[in-house]
Amino acid sequence: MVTITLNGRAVEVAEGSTLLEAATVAGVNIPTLCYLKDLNCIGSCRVCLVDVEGAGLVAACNTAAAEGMVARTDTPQVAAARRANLQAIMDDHRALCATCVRQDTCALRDLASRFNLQDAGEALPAPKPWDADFPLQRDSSKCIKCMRCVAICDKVQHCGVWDFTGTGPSMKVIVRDNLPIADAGCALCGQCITHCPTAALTARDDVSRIMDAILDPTVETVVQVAPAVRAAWGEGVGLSREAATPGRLAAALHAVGFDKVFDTDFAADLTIMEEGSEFVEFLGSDKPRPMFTSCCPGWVRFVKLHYPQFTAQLSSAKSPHQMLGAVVKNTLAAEASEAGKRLFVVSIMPCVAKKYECDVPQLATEADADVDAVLTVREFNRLLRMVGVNCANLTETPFDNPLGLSTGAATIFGRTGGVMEAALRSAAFLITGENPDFSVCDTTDATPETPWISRELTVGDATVRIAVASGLENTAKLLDALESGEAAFDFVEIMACPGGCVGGGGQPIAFNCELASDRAGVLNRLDAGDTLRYSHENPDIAQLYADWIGEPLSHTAHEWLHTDQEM
Ligand code: HC1
Ligand code: SF4
Repeated sequence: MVTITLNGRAVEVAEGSTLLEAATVAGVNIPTLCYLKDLNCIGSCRVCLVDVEGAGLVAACNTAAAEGMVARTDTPQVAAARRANLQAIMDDHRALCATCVRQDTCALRDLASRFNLQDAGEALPAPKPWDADFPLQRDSSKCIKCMRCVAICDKVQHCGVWDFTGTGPSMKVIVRDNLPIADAGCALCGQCITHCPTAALTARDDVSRIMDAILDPTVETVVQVAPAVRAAWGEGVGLSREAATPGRLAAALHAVGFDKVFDTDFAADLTIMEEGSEFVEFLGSDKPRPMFTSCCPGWVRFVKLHYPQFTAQLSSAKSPHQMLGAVVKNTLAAEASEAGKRLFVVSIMPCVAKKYECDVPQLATEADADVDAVLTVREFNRLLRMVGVNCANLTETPFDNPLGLSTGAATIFGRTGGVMEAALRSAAFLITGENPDFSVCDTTDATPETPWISRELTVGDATVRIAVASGLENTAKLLDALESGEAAFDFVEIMACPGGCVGGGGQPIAFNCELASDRAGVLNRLDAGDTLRYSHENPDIAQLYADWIGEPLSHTAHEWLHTDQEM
């Protein structure tokens, strides 16, 4: 341990701690823009300056706390130096705050206000051209060169999309090798967006398309919400976790004008029936191990771009929201058409890659594209604010039927390990005819911190080796271990975003705060409190099979619910 004096008080911290970490221990706030714990401690924004006796002004994020050091964060000189550095950043930032999608969550705007800055670089030149159709958007004129995107994409997500050229004031962040973004190996996880302090990186905005559909009298709008949305949507509209219930979410979706409000959770139960049955068949086959889950489009894009040798081992099941879209388009179109309308399916997702997934041509049936448009939770929050929905005053309503009832197994899809746990609950039933104990399948120890978790389970006469990973750097480590033979599994769940969809790149942004585990807690509580906790016990799923699909893996199931992942 070392002891320093910070603002006149003795603070004891572990050896190797930075001054920023020492300040956190002492409860002293030091502003930061570029800092990301353990990932980006480069002192480039110079907003975290502190005054160290004998050394002068130093960046707190990359200066070690040494025994006997005396430092101050609270002098007018420190404030003036931080302010001057912020002004230099602001002068080079095209500050179009009035129309900026990050106006409420911009770390630069927040500090500009705190440090009483009154001039900004509105008159700077427009940004470099960008592919307007790509789900990840970049405005180079708002980039403050903090390098957070470079660190996250490289060290956490293994994609290395971002790079930089030049030094000092002429330094610029660029797409690696100046490639067009569509060719740069981006998995579309959106993690660079949620870790960007400004609006230099955003998701493509599709709100106007959705408003047009809602206002068109010849269109019947059908909306669905992903499992992880119910854990986070309230953050963007000022609702506590207790107030932001699934019932209030369904009411909010009706309030913005959607005609039918369904739940992706219903289709997560359907996915378990299909993928669970596929896995039981797979266990009895001599196909190469493991089978991988396929519901996360960031992971599917990543494996196709970076580890194509594993593509054939993806489950053929479409992701739940695509399945729900296919069921809607194939079962409700005739009724809509009799009323002179066509169906338009919108998915509200915690994810940026779903915007790409819904446009993949093979994710469609003869009826139509499964899903017409995807909104992130941030866009949904903007839609709620635009329509003026008073979310706190909404009366809770159930999702519409018949595609609105779901089980706790479906709800935990939204956190790392949840798809595996839900699949095991039902695969065990399919093999033994009995429901397993929940503790047998428990995966709540899967976290973004561990590269992967694994188990060996006995199901009937079979031994099943499973693994779960989230975050693409963790995923790369697992794939490398599988390739070298260092690890061997039968069934593997991968989620591209750290912590799973609860930490998704389309979730509300909270600067310097990782909320995935808090949100996972919400999903775990909803699962524990649900009267239905096994996908195969969802009565509306049984009815859907009886009325339309026959049985899992039937011809219709293949037509509607599966795809050829190698296309
Ligand atoms: Fe996910 Fe999924 S869980 S991919 O993480 O399989 O986005 O929530 O909707 O489709 O159900 C995301 C979440 C989501 C699908 C489901
Ligand atoms: Fe990298 Fe993900 Fe951002 Fe793409 S979306 S550039 S993979 S962090």
